[in-house]
Amino acid sequence: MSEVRPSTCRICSAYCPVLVTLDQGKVLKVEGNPKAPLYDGYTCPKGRALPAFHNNPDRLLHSMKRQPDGSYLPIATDLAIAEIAERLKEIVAQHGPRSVAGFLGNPGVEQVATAPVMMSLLRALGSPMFFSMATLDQPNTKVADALHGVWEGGRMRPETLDVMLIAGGNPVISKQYFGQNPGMRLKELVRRGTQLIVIDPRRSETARRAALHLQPIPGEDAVIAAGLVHLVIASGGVDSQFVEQNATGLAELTRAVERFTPDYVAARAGVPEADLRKAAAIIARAKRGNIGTGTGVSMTGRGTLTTYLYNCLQTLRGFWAQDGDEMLCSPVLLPPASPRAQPRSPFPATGFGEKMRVRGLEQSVAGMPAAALVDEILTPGEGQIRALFMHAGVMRTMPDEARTHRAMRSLDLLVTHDVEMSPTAQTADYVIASKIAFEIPVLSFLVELNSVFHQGYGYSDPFGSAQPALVEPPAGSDVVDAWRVYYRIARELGIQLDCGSMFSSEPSPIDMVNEPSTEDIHAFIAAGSAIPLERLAQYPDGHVFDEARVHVAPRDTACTERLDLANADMIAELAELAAENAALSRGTNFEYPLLLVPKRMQNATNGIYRAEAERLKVRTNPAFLHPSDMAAFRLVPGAMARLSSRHGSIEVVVEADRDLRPGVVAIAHGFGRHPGATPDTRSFGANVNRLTALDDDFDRYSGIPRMGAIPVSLTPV
Ligand SMILES: Nc1nc2c(c(=O)[nH]1)N[C@H]1C(S)=C(S)[C@@H](COP(=O)(O)OP(=O)(O)OC[C@H]3O[C@@H](n4cnc5c(=O)[nH]c(N)nc54)[C@H](O)[C@@H]3O)O[C@H]1N2
Ligand SMILES: Nc1nc2c(c(=O)[nH]1)N[C@H]1C(S)=C(S)[C@@H](COP(=O)(O)OP(=O)(O)OC[C@H]3O[C@@H](n4cnc5c(=O)[nH]c(N)nc54)[C@H](O)[C@@H]3O)O[C@H]1N2
Ligand code: SF4
Ligand SMILES: [Mo]
Repeated sequence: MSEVRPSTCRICSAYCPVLVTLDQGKVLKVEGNPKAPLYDGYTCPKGRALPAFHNNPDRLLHSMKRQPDGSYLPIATDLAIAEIAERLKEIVAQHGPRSVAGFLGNPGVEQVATAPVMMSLLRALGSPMFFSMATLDQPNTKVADALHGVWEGGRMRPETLDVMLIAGGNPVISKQYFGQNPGMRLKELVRRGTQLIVIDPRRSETARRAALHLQPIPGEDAVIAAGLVHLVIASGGVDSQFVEQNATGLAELTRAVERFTPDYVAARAGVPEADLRKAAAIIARAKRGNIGTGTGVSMTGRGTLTTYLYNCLQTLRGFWAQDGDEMLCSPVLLPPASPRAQPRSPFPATGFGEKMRVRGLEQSVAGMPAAALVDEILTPGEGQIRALFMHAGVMRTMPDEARTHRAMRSLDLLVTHDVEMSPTAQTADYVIASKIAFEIPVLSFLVELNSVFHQGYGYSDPFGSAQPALVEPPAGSDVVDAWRVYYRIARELGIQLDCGSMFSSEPSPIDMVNEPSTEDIHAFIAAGSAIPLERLAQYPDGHVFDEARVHVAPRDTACTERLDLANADMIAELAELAAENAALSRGTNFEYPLLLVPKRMQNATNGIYRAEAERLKVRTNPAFLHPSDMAAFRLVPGAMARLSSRHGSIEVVVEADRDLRPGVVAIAHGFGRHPGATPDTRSFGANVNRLTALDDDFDRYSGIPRMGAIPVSLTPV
């Protein structure tokens, strides 16, 4: 007898509600849940392929231990954990707590209980070395907020906007900015009369819906942003009353952008001057607006400056939520909020936390710099990392594959947690076999948490869901939730963990005798939430809690805080930008004539397991080129070519894309085999991170290196 139960797809942070057809504990079918609010039944093909994820013939059903000859043999998970705890004790005794690090990547989206328990183990050991992918993603947004200051009332809600500008993001595919049914949400936005402006070297799925699409040379976003600020100021577009009351530095900013005249910007960024003027005019006329940046901006250099300038542009126009507006993301599982229509002055972006021993990097508001992890492992000396707990797929996703591999293999102890013997698992000493998808209970917390780090996340309305696990792991398997690894290690070592909600300073000790359930950890996470967790459990399909809607209150008459339009570092960087030789900084030449840019594909999420790869056409990650470039390089669709940067080279399958700006190569990351295996591009794709380097043009705050606008060459194979 089959049954249909509601759950949630967690392959990406869109968290689409689904209906799962089960037959005797087997997942037969996954489809959108039409009864769940906000999503209108939306799912993407990856979510609907979840049955194949569950039935993956290569699924890791037992933990693995690396043997001296480099092969792997199954090991009982609890024995592995006991051995790991023993090794860890020796390492801490010999090298001190800083020699132990944790790294949390996107698998934390599926397993929200991992982060607090991993962090509490590190805390209990006395190690500050907790890293996450956030600093290799869009750390620029958090840093720019610190430099500019933030508006306590937050941003304006999409359905109220006259203009929305998206630079370097493609929500239709990525769901960033529109997490719930992005295609439909964008259609509604445009129908309601919002002017959508998209800045992207590709006429992306999102750009196709835009009132105006600027298709620039990659890597020139800061120049364009400075040009728009200049035009809005010069055309009298400044909301003087708002700026006078809420900001400082207008005169300095005005001077600093003077050199970014429309003709200069148009020529340098390769966009028509008329379009630049049109964009500025739309923004200057709009009463309500919002500007967002994506990975096209964060990966292509000067991400912090670009986002800072867009924050300034918002302030110049007064594009921040007003007294009486409904808050953009009213908390459900986050603690209650009481936003006011007032500014909060800038706060330190760095200077308060752990210092790295490499590249002068340190902890920032965006977190510990993940780009420093590899060199913290490889650099000898006091504090060197010797043991690492890895909950990510770094062999495909960390810049500089070869160096990353060297670091992973040089550790005294590398523990990963995985669902298959991924390229990253193949570098580890112990691979802990993991539960997947519907074996794990759901808590919608992560979607809300992401909104704290990036404005493109969160629910458009106060939605929440807490759903049970639906199926048991396969009979005879020995798999665990990621958090249990950290919990059991602590128990082996006799350490008391203090989990706690990340929003409260109250200590919340975990029961170290009777092992908690994942739901118990979820309860820790949701402690102090705006809506009690028990209420969520009453709604199997998820629910919009209208009583949770919060409205922005008037400003406090005593408020004297100010947003900063002229952060000294940013003004200095603007001068540098204006003075530099654009061709030289771009780095293209006769040898490397093309610019490589990142893009995401609908049917692949980073390096995560690809169910039904053949049917969903994600066996490989093609390098897309404009047809005119295909002809110039004597390539035909489907042909193999060698793509080389100054840092390395890969073989790729080329495909034509007439929506791309000529001179640009667009390719998704997260593909390729383990570096020791024979490359097989047609079956496994190629690792873009053979073309990147950890120290290439890195951001001084977060350490994120250049992963886009990379000069490359292409030769037929
Ligand atoms: N060149 C380049 N590099 C990039 C980017 C880019 O645009 N260009 N983007 C960066 C960004 S924004 C991000 S967020 C990162 C993403 O990089 P990661 O954080 O590494 O995320 P994934 O690739 O999704 O990680 C999936 C990996 O974790 C393993 N895994 C481990 N535990 C589990 C588990 O419990 N469940 C599941 N399902 N899998 C598990 C999977 O087998 C797979 O190998 O990549 C970054 N790297
Ligand atoms: N289907 C799918 N969805 C995902 C993911 C996935 O792998 N697959 N990954 C998830 C993750 S980890 C993240 S961080 C988000 C990211 O979400 P987004 O940032 O929206 O990611 P993309 O869809 O790659 O959109 C980036 C856009 O930037 C453009 N671009 C490239 N270079 C430049 C440039 O120099 N300037 C400008 N202005 N644009 C440029 C690209 O052409 C592309 O259209 O997506 C998430 N959602
Ligand atoms: S992978 Fe697809 S179905 Fe799953 S959450 Fe993301 S967008 Fe939704
Ligand atoms: Mo990301």
